[in-house]
Amino acid sequence: MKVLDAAFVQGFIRVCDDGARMNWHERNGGNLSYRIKPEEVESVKEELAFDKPWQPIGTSVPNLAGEFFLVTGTGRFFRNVILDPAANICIIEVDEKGENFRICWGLVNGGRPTSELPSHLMNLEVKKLVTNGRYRVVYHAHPANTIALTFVLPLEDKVFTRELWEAMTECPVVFPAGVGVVKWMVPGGREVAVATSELMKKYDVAIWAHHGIFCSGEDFDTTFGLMHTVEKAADILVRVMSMSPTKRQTITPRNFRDLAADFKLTLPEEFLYEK
Ligand code: 2HA
Ligand code: ZN
Repeated sequence: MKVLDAAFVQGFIRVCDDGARMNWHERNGGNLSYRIKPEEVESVKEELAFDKPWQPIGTSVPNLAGEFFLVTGTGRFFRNVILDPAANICIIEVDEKGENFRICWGLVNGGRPTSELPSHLMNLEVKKLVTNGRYRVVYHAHPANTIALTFVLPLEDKVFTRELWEAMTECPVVFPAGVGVVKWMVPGGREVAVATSELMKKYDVAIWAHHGIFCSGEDFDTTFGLMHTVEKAADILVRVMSMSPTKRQTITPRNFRDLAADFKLTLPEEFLYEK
């Protein structure tokens, strides 16, 4: 099969296009990665080339050794992915040590995988381990309302989780583990990758202060839906805070406990504190 005919590639392209239309990807902002299933790699093998040089990842991901990933290219614009996927995204293979990668398909006009490759691979590795291989997608975007909140809320997991949960009833159902927050850090490097992947052991969402969101999920729909839900809640919260310095009424800890019982959710008590 041709790479571009594969369902996982079409799903990846759709996320890029939907994200661009959501206004989450100004210029070259954001990046996306997918840990390809062995049978999917097999299905497109006719188009994969193994003659490109190995290059350092910049970190070590031994639990991803020998796996293949579909990732966006650095400097590439999400809005262009649908127009010319082969020029803007690539398939990479990780070596047997989990320290180097090589490009096997795509980026036909040259280039490298996303500048956030260390964060993507470290997050994919953590998620592979903690979900028994279920999670395959890591998505990074720059949604305005969530970024705006990082200027006014304390950069604490327990504050962001509780405020986002209160903003919309579906939130604790969609992200029952809560969200983590990373203080401002230089993007693109190993340090921010380590901090983010540490949070990904516990959460599916990591908010980067004054920068954006990393989130992870099992497939493209749930991962895009998670980004969408967090940003929608942030949008509501920004509107509420713009209208009034205080909330007249809200969803209470008691309400959350009732919801958890009915929806059979485990909502960590650390987020159900009295204010
Ligand atoms: O421009 O979003 O974090 C790509 C990025 C870097
Ligand atoms: Zn970014």
